[in-house]
Amino acid sequence: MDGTVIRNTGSHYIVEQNGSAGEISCKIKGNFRIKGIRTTNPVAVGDNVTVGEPGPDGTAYITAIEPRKNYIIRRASNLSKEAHIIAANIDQALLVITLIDPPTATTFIDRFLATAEAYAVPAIIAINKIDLLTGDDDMELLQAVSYLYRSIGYKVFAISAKTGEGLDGLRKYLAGKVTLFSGNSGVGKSSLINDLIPGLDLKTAEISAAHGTGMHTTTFSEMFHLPEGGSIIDTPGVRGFGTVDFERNEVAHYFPEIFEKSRECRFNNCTHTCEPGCAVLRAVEGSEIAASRYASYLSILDDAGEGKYREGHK
Ligand SMILES: Nc1nc2c(ncn2[C@@H]2O[C@H](COP(=O)(O)OP(=O)(O)OP(=O)(O)O)[C@@H](O)[C@H]2O)c(=O)[nH]1
Ligand SMILES: [Mg+2]
Ligand SMILES: [Zn+2]
Repeated sequence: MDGTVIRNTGSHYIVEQNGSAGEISCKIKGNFRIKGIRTTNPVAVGDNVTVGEPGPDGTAYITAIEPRKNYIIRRASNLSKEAHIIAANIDQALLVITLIDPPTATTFIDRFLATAEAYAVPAIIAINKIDLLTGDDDMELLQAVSYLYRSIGYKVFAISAKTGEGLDGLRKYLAGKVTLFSGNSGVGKSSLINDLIPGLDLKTAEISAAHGTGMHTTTFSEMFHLPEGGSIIDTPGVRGFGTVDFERNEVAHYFPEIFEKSRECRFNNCTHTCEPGCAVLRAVEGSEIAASRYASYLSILDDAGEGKYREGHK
C-alpha cells in the first residue's frame, strides 16, 4: 500500500494509507539515504512511501520512498557529522519563539530561518506567550522583534496559545497546507496544536523552574490533520540549530537583507567581514542591517565547512 509517514518513534514508522485513516506500523528495509549526507533517520515524517505486505512474523516494511519535494535538516547533535531530517514534503515551516519563559536566542531564530532559506521552505514566525508580556519594555521588545523580521520579509504572528489571541490569523495561514512546527522546548508548540485541533490533547508540560527551559515533552515528530484541511507536524523541541552543508560563500544567500545589500559590495567575492568597500558592513554600522542578524551570519560563517554546532543560547 502507498501512504504517508505520520510518526517516527525511532524503531518504527507509522504510515497512514493514502485516502483512508488506516494506519500501519512498519520498519524500513533498504537504503534510502540522501546522496552525500549521512542521516540518522533515512525516512522522515511527511515522506510518501510504499509498504509491502507483512511477512510471516507480522512485520511490514517500507520498500520504496517517493522522491521528496523538499526536506529540512539540521545537524543531529553536538559534534555529530550526521544530519537529522526534520520533515519532508512540507509547504512551510512555522518557527515558534517566545520572548520570555523561555527567551529564544536570536542566533537560534536566524539559524532556523537561514536553514529554511537554504532548503527553499517558506518560513513563518509565531511569537507565542504574548499574554506574559505586560510592561512597556516587554511591549517594545515585541514590537522590535516583529518589526525586524517583517522588514526582512517574514510573516510574523503575535499569539497566545493560552488566551487564543492572534490564533485566527494563524489558522487561516495554515489551512490547506502542510506546516512544520519547530522551536525550542517549552515555547508552546504542542499547546498551540491543541488549540488548532480541538480534541487532540497532546501532552504539554511546564518549563523547568530550575533551568527556565522546556522539559522536552514531545519526544518524536508526528503529523496531525487540521479540521480546515492541511496538516501540522509537531516536533520535539531543539536546543541548538546546527546547520548542515553550508558553503562559506553561500551563507549570505540565506540572509535576504544581507544578500540584497551585498550587491553593492566592491568585491563580488566579499565575505562581509573585513573587506574595503563592503556595503554590508556599512549597513550594519548604520543600523540598516540589525546587529543581531549580522552576528548570526558570522556565527554560521564560522562553522561553515568546519562541521561545528552551536547551541542557541546567545
Ligand atoms: N502563559 C502562557 N503559557 C503557555 C502558552 N503556550 C504554552 N504555554 C505553556 O508553556 C509550557 C510548555 O508548553 P508545550 O506546549 O509543552 O511546549 P512545546 O514547545 O511543545 O515543548 P516540547 O514538546 O518540550 O518541545 C506549558 O506549561 C504550557 O502550558 C502561552 O501562550 N502562554
Ligand atoms: Mg511539545
Ligand atoms: Zn561585503
